[in-house]
Amino acid sequence: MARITLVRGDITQQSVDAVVNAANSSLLGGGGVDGAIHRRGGPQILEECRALRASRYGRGLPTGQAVATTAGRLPARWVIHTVGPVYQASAADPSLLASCYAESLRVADDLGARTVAFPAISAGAYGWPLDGAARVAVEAVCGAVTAVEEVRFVLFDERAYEAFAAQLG
Ligand code: AR6
Repeated sequence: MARITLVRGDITQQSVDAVVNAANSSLLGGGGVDGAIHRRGGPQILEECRALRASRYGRGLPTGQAVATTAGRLPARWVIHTVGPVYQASAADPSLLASCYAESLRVADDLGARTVAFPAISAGAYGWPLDGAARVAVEAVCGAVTAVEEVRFVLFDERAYEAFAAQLG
């Protein structure tokens, strides 16, 4: 099982093998983590995303799945793009959110990545309440069978950091 570490900070500044992007199905960019990754990583990432849309993912990357590209100018080797579910209070099914973590780790294993940084997927624009998002994230990573040695949750603000710290007890 991977060792879990928590960092408060900006995911684009992490020196790890792979950084996970909280993307959307288009793979063509957005705000939040996605915007920061494309801004700092440079145009090579978008170029590979466009190529993915022109080949394997003509209809976009489905929610809960993950796919890798170069990390461009980021201090990482790869970006693993995954699409979290949009939160709906009346139908909050955590399985697709858990799948984002499991599938990202599966892609990391395929790449041979040993250190992987995750943001709090779906906990920003996609509206997932932080405590639930943190619980699903930690449970999914703890339950994954993976050769990844370190999973680093990178939390942008104190509230998110505390929510993840509470899950780790
Ligand atoms: N480093 C680490 N965490 C960050 C950073 C950063 N640089 N920037 C924001 N966060 P979000 P989502 C935190 O909205 O909810 C995009 O437009 C943020 O405070 O990035 O999965 C995509 O294109 C929050 O806790 O991702 C999609 O359309 C967490 O990262 C949509 O947003 C996730 O917030 C995806 O929404």
